[in-house]
Amino acid sequence: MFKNIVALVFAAATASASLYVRDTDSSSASKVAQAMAVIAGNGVSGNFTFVPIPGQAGLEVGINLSGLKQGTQYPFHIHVSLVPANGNCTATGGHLDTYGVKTANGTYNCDKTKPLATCEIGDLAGIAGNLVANANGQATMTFNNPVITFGDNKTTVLGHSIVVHNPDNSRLACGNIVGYVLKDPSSKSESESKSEPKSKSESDSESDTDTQSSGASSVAMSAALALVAAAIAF
Ligand SMILES: [Cu+2]
Repeated sequence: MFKNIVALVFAAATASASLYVRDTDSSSASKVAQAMAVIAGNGVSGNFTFVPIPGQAGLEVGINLSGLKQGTQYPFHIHVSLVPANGNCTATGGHLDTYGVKTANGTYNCDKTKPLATCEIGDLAGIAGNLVANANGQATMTFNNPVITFGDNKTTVLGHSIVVHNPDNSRLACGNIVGYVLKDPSSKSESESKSEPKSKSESDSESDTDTQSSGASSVAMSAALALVAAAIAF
């Protein structure tokens, strides 16, 4: 299931005017243009997206989940370790806290106006508030997190996972944060060798690629997310 979703996201991203490929080279983290975590567990599904904020530090976080209970508060964080192939959210370790804020301050009290000093890097809900689902069991949220990045060793979201918790802090659902890079049309053969096989129609669409357009990038990501949602609903 997870593999199918990833394949769909990949197909959607590459079929759109602006092409993204999954970043398979950890040394190219600074080139990552966006990231996504596909979330699964206990009937909950959806995704977290991470995109740069023009002219500002940090990343914009987008959340779209379904399968939740109406009115329940769900905390969510970046956890240190990746989710293993068996999907066990408990294996992801603790919250990402590269500055040791939790232990340094004795009593943990995340103040979103001083995120670096008072919040664990991974405490996304500490800055944004908990997720709350509507009557359909869906929760959506978009917020700017001023401290997370794609490139800095201490603040990067890459190589880590997302865990959504129940109100009692038990682990409900999780997924790995995967970086995507803009495909460089001038190095077609190289990037194709790193990526998954593509259908003929996707290859054909490359002639009208415009990687300069951020608008097109958003469209590509939206298309990818729509397909993910469709796949999950299906
Ligand atoms: Cu957590």
